[in-house]
Amino acid sequence: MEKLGLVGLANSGKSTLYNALTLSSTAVAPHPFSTTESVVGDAIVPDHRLDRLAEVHSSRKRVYAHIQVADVAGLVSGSSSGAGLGNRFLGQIREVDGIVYVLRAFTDPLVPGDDDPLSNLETLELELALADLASLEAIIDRRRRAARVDRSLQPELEAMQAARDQLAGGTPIYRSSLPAEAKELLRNAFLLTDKTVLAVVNTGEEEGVSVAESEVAARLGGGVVVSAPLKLEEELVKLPLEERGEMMEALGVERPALERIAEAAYAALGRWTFFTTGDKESHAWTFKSGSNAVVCAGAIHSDLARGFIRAEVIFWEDLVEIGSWSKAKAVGKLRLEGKDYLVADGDVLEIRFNV
Ligand SMILES: Nc1nc2c(ncn2[C@@H]2O[C@H](COP(=O)(O)OP(=O)(O)O)[C@@H](O)[C@H]2O)c(=O)[nH]1
Ligand SMILES: [Mg+2]
Repeated sequence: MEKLGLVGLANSGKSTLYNALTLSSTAVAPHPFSTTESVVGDAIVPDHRLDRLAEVHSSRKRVYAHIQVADVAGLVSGSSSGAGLGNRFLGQIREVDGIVYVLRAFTDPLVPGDDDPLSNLETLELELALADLASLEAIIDRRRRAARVDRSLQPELEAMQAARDQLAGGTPIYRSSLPAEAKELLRNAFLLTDKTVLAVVNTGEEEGVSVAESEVAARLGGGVVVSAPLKLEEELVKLPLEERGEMMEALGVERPALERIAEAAYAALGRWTFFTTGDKESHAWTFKSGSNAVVCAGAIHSDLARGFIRAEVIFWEDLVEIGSWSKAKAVGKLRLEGKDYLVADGDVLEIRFNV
């Protein structure tokens, strides 16, 4: 399962977002360092495609995809050199697949902290870049000695030196100008700023979509940015499901932040979703983009991959339009696909198998 780490300054709304994502009851405290260890939870990924499929088939159960979220302990300026919780939070970030920068844009005189999202981002990037610089210096030292003996290590050493120069200038690897080959050679260094990043701008209740969004996106080097009033989102998910839709409409929230964040994270991490559906259940399954039908069958159960015969496939929107799986079958709209079929994001599958 994919794991996202929420990274931000104190009081930017990390725990609020974590709660909104996981519906957990983790205490949200208004001062820094209240979260001393990262809290990890499971978040359901809302998916309107799954909802439509479940409605069409009156499925008794809906199984959404999940994503893991870590509420990483707060970062302060100087964390990379040991201030605040110092290196502890760096270890927590090292374990995640993707970093979600939580940037504060809401103003609240009762909640101390920097409320300029761009300056939030600059501080965070600098701390992570400095942390990477320190770990890379140590690796380069060892590699330099090894490369004297083994000349084949020279390209890796050079890539690391180029990366070090970028980091020393405060540039994170994800928006550095390093060529793809150099980035490939950096993999073994497990750098923090070599991870997938996206950003959530916590807009607060009053403002509309903030101009900060495009500036943040530019600064991230084209990364995905989602704006959301996180406290409101948290209050929304606490409502019973029946009331939520009404409330969202009243507040002008079109789609919950989590759906947009998960969508962005999945896209950035190269994860797609396929579905299985019927009256028993409608189920969302995530898979690595570019996987074939056998690999996807194996995500459901290893027997389905082992005894794979063929897949019946239809795109979710086509199925919803036709009205049901049986109708789609009757009118010949289900495609028969073999093992090598590359499954598309949004495909609905039924696997024929024999074991
Ligand atoms: N007014 C307002 N307050 C918020 C918003 N998001 C979070 N807060 C408040 O800011 C404080 C810090 O939030 P928290 O999620 O604990 O921040 P963290 O330190 O990043 O985990 C809490 O009192 C939250 O209720 C928001 O969008 N608007
Ligand atoms: Mg917190």
